[in-house]
Amino acid sequence: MTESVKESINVFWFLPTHGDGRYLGTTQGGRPVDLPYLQQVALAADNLGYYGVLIPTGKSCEDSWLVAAALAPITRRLRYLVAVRPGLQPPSLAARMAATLDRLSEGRLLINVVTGGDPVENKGDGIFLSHAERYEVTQEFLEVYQRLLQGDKVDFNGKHIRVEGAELLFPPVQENGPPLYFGGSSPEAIDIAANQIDTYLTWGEPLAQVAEKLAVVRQRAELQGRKLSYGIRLHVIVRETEEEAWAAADRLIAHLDEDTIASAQKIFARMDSTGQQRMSALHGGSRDGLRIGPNLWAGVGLVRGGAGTALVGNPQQVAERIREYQALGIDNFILSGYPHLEEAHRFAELVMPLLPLSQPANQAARTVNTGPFGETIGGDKRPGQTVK
Ligand code: FMN
Repeated sequence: MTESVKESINVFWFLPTHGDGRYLGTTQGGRPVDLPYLQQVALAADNLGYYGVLIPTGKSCEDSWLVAAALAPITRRLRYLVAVRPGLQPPSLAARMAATLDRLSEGRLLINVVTGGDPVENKGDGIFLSHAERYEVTQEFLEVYQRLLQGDKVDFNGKHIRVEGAELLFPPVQENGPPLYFGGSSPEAIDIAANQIDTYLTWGEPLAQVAEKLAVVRQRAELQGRKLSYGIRLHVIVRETEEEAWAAADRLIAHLDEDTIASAQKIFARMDSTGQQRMSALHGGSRDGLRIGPNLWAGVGLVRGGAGTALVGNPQQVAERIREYQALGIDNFILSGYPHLEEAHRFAELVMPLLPLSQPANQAARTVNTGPFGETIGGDKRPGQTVK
C-alpha cells in the first residue's frame, strides 16, 4: 500500500430524487419518490451504517437542499452530501445555506461543488457561459464562499463575482465549513480540485482510467503543496452468486428500447462535460460490449447521465473490486442500486461485512442482546440456538 492509501473507507448511499424503480427507461416497476419513500431510504441508510448519502442536483431532481432539510431531523448519524451551484447561487447565499443546514443537522452536512455540464439545462437556469467561463465562476465562487465560512468579512472584485462587506453572522458547526467534494474531469476542473477542494470525485471508470486521472489530480495538488482525498461514484448489482448478479444486470435493462437509448444518447452528446464524454465512450450507446472490466458493467449509462457504471458480482467479487479502487487512494465510495431501498439493505447485508468501514455498520455495532437474530424457529427458538 502506498502512503496515500487509507486503511478504512466511507461508504455512502444515494437518494434517488430523480426517480426510482425496478427497471431502467420504463414506467414499468417505477415507484413514487415522495417524502415517505425518501424517508425510508434515508432511515435505512442511517440505520444500516452508511456514512452519508449523496443527493443529486439539477433540472431532473427535486431540490437537494430542501430534501436534506426534510430528512436530516429523522436520521441520527447520516451525513448529507448536498450540492452548491456556482453561477446559480451567489456565494453569500450558498454560505448562509450551508451554515444553516450544518447547524440544523448538527454538523452532518458535506458539500458537493457542481459546475454543471449541460449547456441547455444551464440556459434554462439563466447561465449563458462557456465551459471555461463556468469554471472561472466556480473558482471565484469558492474563494468567496470559503472565506465566508472561515469567518472572514469579504470584499471581492472578480471577473464574474463581486461582493462588498459580505459576512456570515451564524457560523457552521464544522470548523471552516463542511468539507468540499467535487467532480469534473476537464483540465479546468482538475485545477480547481487541486487548489480548492478536499475530496475529488470521479464516476466509476475502469481501474486503469481512474488510476491515470487520479495521478494527474494528485500531481497538480502536490504542486500546490496540497493533499486531497478521493471518491468514486458507482452503482452496485450484488447477488449471492455472480451468475445471479449478471442476470439482474440484464433484467435492469430488459424493458429498455432502442428509441429510449437513442434519445438519451442525443442528450448526452449535447453536453460539454468531459466527465460525461468519458462515461458515454464506455459503451458508445450500444448494448453490445457493456462488460467493460472485471465485474464492471456500463449498462446504466445507456440512459442515465453521469454515473453510468455498476459493479456486478457476488459479494466477494464486489468487495475485491472496491479494494482495488481503494488501493488507488480512494476512500469514499458513493454507491447505489435499483430500487434504492431494497439495494441499500442488500449491499449492507452482503458486502459491508467484507469491507474496512470507517464507521461500524449497525449490525456489527449492536450488542449481543439486541440482535439481529433472524426469525424464530417454530415460534420457540432463535435461529442458531440448539434445537433440542
Ligand atoms: N452534475 C450535476 O449537474 N448534478 C449532480 O448532482 C452532479 N453530481 C456529480 C457527482 C459526481 C460523483 C461527479 C463525478 C460529477 C457530478 N456532476 C454533477 C458533474 C460535475 O459536477 C460537472 O458539472 C461535470 O462533470 C462537468 O465537468 P467536466 O467537464 O470538468 O467533466
